[in-house]
Amino acid sequence: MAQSMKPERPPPGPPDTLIVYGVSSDPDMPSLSPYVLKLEVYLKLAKVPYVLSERIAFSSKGKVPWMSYNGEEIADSHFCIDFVKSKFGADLNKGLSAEQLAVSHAFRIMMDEFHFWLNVHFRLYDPDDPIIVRLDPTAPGRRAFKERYDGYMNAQGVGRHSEGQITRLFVDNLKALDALLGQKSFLMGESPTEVDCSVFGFLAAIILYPSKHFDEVMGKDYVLREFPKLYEYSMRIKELTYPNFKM
Ligand SMILES: N[C@@H](CCC(=O)N[C@@H](CS)C(=O)NCC(=O)O)C(=O)O
Repeated sequence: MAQSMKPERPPPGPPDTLIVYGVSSDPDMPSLSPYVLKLEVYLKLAKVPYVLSERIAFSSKGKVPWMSYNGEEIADSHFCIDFVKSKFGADLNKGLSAEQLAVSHAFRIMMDEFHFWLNVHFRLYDPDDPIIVRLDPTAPGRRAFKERYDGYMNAQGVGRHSEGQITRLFVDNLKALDALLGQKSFLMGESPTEVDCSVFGFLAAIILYPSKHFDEVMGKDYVLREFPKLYEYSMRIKELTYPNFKM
């Protein structure tokens, strides 16, 4: 994650092999990055084989995830998913109505483009949080990363809210997800679709890897206590995609 870890461009992989670049190389461990997790969950649910690179490398856009396939580089989780849909016909949204597609689109954007920033508040509050230390063991790297994200959060606007306001917005998003889920197994029905991949990326961040600060503010096992249906839903996706991961 830290700039100090930015290596040179990795060499192209073997032919016809989809290589995913993320923030770790353990295929049995859900990624600490919500966007990498979103992409890997999509690939796993759509049964598209891929190799998780052992190299930490950022895309031409300076971010993870990204993928390479036969020398082509595809950056950003959304465009990666577009690529696997068109290249391998792996479309988890097949069969959804126009209205379901519109709702999925809105909820995906809510998570990817808004909830992310609320999540960053809790994730990077303490740059020495054990989860952040796992991502970057060097203290100066972690400080620089937090400073950069503080700047992004200020520009985005979430960084100008009080913690109480951020918490309120965070909980409102979870309430909306809970209401959309209702009694269904997945957000759009009885099978997982694309929006579930984004949502799981962010719920995993607070169920599997809550920061110390998140637990202090919200209390331990927050999702399990306050949103049991969202918790069970997350466990359903975890079992389908990371059955070997022990919490
Ligand atoms: N829109 C991008 C967002 C990716 C993103 O923000 N990734 C973060 C990790 S969670 C990152 O690479 N940050 C590095 C940085 O900003 O320096 C996507 O969907 O892939």
